[in-house]
Amino acid sequence: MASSLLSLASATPSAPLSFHGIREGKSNLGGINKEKTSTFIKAKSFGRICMVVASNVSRFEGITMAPPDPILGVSEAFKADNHELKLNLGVGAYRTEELQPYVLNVVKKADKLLLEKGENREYLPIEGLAAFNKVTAQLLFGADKPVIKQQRVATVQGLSGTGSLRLAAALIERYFPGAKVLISSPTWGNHKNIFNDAGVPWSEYRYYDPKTVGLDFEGMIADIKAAPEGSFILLHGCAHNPTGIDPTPEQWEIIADVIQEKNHVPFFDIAYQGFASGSLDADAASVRMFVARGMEVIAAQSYSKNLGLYAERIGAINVVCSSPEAAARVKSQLKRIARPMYSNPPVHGARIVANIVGDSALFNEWNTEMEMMAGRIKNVRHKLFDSLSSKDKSGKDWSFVLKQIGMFSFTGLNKAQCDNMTNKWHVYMTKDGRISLAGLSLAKCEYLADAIIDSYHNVS
Ligand code: KET
Repeated sequence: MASSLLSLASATPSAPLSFHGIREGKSNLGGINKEKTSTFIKAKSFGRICMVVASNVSRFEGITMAPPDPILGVSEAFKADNHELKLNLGVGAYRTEELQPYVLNVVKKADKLLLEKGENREYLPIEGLAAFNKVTAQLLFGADKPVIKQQRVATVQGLSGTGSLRLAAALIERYFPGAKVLISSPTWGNHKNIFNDAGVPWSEYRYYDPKTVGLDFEGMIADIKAAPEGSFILLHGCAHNPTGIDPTPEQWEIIADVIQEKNHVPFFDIAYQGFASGSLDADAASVRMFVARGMEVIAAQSYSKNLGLYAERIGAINVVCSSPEAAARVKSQLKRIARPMYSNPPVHGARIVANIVGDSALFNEWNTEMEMMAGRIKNVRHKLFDSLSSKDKSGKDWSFVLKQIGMFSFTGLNKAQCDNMTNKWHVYMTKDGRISLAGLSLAKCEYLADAIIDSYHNVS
């Protein structure tokens, strides 16, 4: 336990205890020098009274070491490895064929324009940059859609996808106390942390079927049906992380039917718009279908992947309401939640997005670059499948690699097999068996196939 001591030590202005003496434990202050750890004491003189406050440094001794983050911790481990063949397939971050980080040309152009304009660095309003909020909602829901024209969306700029999800979680905690969020099993590792930290109860619905290496659609529907009425159903808008398995358009319709029947609220996490298919519109189809049904929807967006703005922390939370008045009220409450959390969001990424989407030449260029990035990942997917199929003589069906979409492939490797991938082959990946194909080059596919085949067949 930390100790503190207030001593009215002297009636004279000059402090009787030298700071040095106290640190050495030479003072006679009620046994604090008996503490095992050294004791740090601050002496302050307030006129004639000398006040001595002692605080024990062991105050933080009881704090245990947190485990490394299951995703971002992989990059730290990768950096510490000096092996020449090492490969980082942990975090979902796009790399070039040379495995270098990629800044989109269109982002460089927007950056240059912003520099030329020399805009100020004043605080943004709590809800973020108005021009950004306008275009981000249009990109997601469709600029010509009634929901936009009727101003039924409350949009607030967030600290990328994560921060936007966190705002929505806080809104749920505050306005729907006790309501549950249902998340897919498995899901992106941070979802559980976000709801835990916001104090929102959650449970899982079935999603991945290891037997078929596909969607457990019946299980998913049964679990959504069984959830208490009015639950929030967290859905990945496209390119499900970590499985890379999305429902078909017909399955999405059935999911929407069940959610509607049960008065649940669909809560989309859409962090890969444009990255799954290369088309912003196609990847937003699931969200738009729910909105077209007249449903109230929550949707958290991220520009980390599709614009490569990872470190700019730019995204948004959108709440589709049934009236513009409700949207205005929801927005006011989101601002109220944001203000004590981080006050207002950063401006740079918001300006980049607003400038790119607001300029048709830049917007077209972005789409071309996004297609290129999505295309590179698809090429790598095919090469990996070909390498696995030609090298592995066991007859195992590796076609799931081709069926999955987005940045990731869910290999089905268990934890021991993942450990083998890292310890023996220097392939860094998350322990759930996910590999980021965005971090893989065509040149490394054969090596990766060797590592996967060895881990799959020789480690149980
Ligand atoms: N949702 C999903 C599904 C997601 O995969 C990520 C990031 C995010 C939200 C948040 O991204 P942000 O940068 O806050 O906009 N996923 C990758 C990075 C991470 O874990 O933070 C990943 O899965 O590797």
